Amino acid sequence: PELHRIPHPPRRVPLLGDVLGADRRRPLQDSMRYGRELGPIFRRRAFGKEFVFVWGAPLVADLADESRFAKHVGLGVANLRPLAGDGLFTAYNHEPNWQLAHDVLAPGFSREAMEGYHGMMLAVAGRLTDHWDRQLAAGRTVDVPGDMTRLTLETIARTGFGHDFGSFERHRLHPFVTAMVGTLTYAQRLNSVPGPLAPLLLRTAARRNAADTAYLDRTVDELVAARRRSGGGDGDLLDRMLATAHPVTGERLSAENVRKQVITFLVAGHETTSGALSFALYYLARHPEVAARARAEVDRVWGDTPLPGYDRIARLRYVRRVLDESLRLWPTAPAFAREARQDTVLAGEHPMRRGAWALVLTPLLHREPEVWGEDAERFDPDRFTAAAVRARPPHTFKPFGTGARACIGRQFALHEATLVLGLLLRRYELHADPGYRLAVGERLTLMPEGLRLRLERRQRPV
Ligand code: MNH
Repeated sequence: PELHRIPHPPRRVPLLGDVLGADRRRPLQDSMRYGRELGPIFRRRAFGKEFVFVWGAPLVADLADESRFAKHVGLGVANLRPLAGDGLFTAYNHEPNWQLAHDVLAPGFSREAMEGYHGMMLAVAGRLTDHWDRQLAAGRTVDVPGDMTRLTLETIARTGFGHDFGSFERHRLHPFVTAMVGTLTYAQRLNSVPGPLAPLLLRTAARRNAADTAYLDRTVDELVAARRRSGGGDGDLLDRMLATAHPVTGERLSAENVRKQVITFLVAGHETTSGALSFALYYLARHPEVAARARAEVDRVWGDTPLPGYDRIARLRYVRRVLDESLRLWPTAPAFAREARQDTVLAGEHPMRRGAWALVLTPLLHREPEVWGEDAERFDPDRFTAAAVRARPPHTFKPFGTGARACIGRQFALHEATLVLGLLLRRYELHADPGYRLAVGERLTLMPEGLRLRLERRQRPV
């Protein structure tokens, strides 16, 4: 955008720009602080470059216009290219593998496909409740982010790839998770140093990152090799990647691209859902009246059915609102970038050259007082009643991004998370440690750090 009209922080240090004083471990929350001070569009300087941030609702709605704007692969997403290459999430719009993989994999997220995953999702959730029952019996509290990560990693690995990481049989997180968190954290850190100096300033971290990347590649290569040896699964995502030809062109994904897609789906398919579930459990524990309402709904809709069928999940309307409201306050993939397809004027005010881009700060968009009211910081699932949703302008709730490059796994994540919250609410009362203060950790994605809950088995559980 034409920059001179866009507010920026007062202190302008040459070269370092606005980086001094920034919280490097929490860059998103740092930008949120700037945004609250500087308004709906602002810029920050770093290392001689200017970055534009946007969160005002009319500006974001304009950026969502697919005829003039598209996804921009920049900052954190671009830093993941060495790991995820031209996989679906990190592909440039012009790369042919995006459309090819999108068309080949989209049927893996259809309603029929989701119905097929449902039984496996239930089975993995059963592993979680077995684990939580054991913790409860031993008088221990539960590690929410750790266990939600175990759950969502197993779910995507089994439904998508027929693979079992054995997450619940390990005391520590699987090395796949440790390596993944390492690469996400490194990709985030790369934004806080001048590109050319990264090899020097982050030497140790870079070496660590190379080892993490090699480990992830190796894990994926072994998984793919095992599938090739076994000669095919049950038509899951991996089968689609390996064997399905494009319906029109007949083209297939190359072996190198399959590797990138498997890494992409194993990471994107669990990390953000794990955070979303963790924040939802945080809010449920902090709002007993909300938990009671949600629990009453589960009892009403599921009755005593030990294993609710596929159709029973979407009927948990209030539980789903709890999830939406958690994703409003802490959208676990908290930003997405949009670039101008041609010279244009953003919201009739800010001229942008073709290729110029801006970063949308979703957590601030989701707290915009003009849209959500003066009490926007308050947790209230009733903001997502059908009537309330209809009354809001479009493009004001964007936890899954926007347009052609929006999240392909949205229904998968919502089905899995609603199912799990339903099972947990039905089985346990959740108690937060009164001394716990929400600390939001960042590794490109968001996670409530250090959250533990004390469980109590309900009197009339199934
Ligand atoms: Mn998901 C893209 C958020 C769950 C696979 N996802 C995106 C984007 C957001 C997002 C935001 C767009 C990013 C951008 O514009 O740069 N995703 C989420 C959230 C959850 C989530 C908040 C859970 C909650 N995502 C999932 C799951 C899967 C998945 C589950 C897979 C099973 N997401 C993807 C892929 C893309 C994506 C793949 C890239 C799609 C594309 O560009 O075509």
